[in-house]
Amino acid sequence: MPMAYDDNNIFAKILRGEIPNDTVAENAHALAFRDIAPKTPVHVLVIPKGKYVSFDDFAANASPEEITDFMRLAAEVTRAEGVSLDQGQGFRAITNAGSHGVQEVPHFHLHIMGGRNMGPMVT
Ligand code: IU
Repeated sequence: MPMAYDDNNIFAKILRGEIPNDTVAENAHALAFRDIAPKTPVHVLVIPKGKYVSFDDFAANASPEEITDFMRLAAEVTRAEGVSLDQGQGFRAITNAGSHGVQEVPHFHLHIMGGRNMGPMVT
């Protein structure tokens, strides 16, 4: 069962063009844009264009085409930002889900973060 999706979340408004964004890359099923409050020199969010609340919702319910486009766009971002392993020094890709994950925006997004050593994983 798909999870209940809130059409008023901020990323839904970005996808509808109601709020501007700093786009890094885009394809048929996914959009990548700069985080409005970057925590690292590279901080880009990759989101599906479909209505998915979180990683588990997307992974369970998105079509193969949506999943492929999402993953390929994430890879494109690492190259565009110069952090991919074939050209840079790497990155961290994380997603927060639900209350324990401290997810703020209820539209699935992957944080691509890098440009400096990220340090150990924190709890
Ligand atoms: P989280 O994984 O849901 O906790 O992260 C939400 C991110 O969305 C966070 O890093 C915010 O800075 C970012 N963000 C944004 O890029 N643009 C916005 O208008 C809002 C949040 I609100």
